Amino acid sequence: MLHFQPVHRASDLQVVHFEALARMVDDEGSKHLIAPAAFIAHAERRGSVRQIDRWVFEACVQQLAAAEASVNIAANLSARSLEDPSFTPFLQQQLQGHGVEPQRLHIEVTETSAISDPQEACALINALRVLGCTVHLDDFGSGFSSFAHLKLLQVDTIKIDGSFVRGLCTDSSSRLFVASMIEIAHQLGKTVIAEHVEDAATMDILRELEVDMVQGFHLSRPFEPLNRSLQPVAAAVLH
Ligand code: G
Ligand code: MN
Repeated sequence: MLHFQPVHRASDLQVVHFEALARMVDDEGSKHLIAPAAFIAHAERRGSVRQIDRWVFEACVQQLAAAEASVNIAANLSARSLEDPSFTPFLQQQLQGHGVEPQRLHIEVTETSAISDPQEACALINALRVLGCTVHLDDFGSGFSSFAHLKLLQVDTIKIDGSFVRGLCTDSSSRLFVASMIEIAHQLGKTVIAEHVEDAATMDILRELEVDMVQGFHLSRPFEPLNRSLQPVAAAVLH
């Protein structure tokens, strides 16, 4: 199933879009949900992760079709689909079939998955942008030579890895890294999201460093959509 977590504009905390987060339901009767970290690597080994990706993206397009036109959703694409040239035509067909503007769908690609085959990743990222989708570079800073990847991959947005954001208040090197990431991304004309914002003090530092968007437990937790339009739920989460 999908949960959705709001991503807010840093200046006024307005919801800009929602990130779709996959959860696996344990049908052995327990109410326990299994997080992607616990099943995606396994699905990759079993060769079923492309099917999961397609299910996630189809569900997101359906949510977009049912929601107001101002609602945008970001969904995560795994490394295996980044190597799949038929993913873009699949997505185009889904968007057209449901009458959804491609601009409302954002695609998150992690830095480490994009770098296992950079040429293929570049080709898919470019094809998705030609289609009209926005592409985010997720977990930015977690790989080696992140800035080199930023030069290579034509993404619209970087998402600073939560490990740097969680250390912002206590660790001066995290602050230095985050400041540099924001500065360079802005110089390159890219938007910056900070994930895993867990308290007000971190939020203050991020505002000072002029981050564009924020996501994390301090602002809103992932939620299960209660109705087919995400908009009223977002308002409820914010207040
Ligand atoms: O790094 P990535 O964006 O893939 O992490 C997504 C996961 O992190 C989601 O499963 C979500 O539940 C969780 N998450 C969302 N907000 C926060 C937060 O503020 N802190 C932490 N530790 N985890 C978060
Ligand atoms: Mn993500």
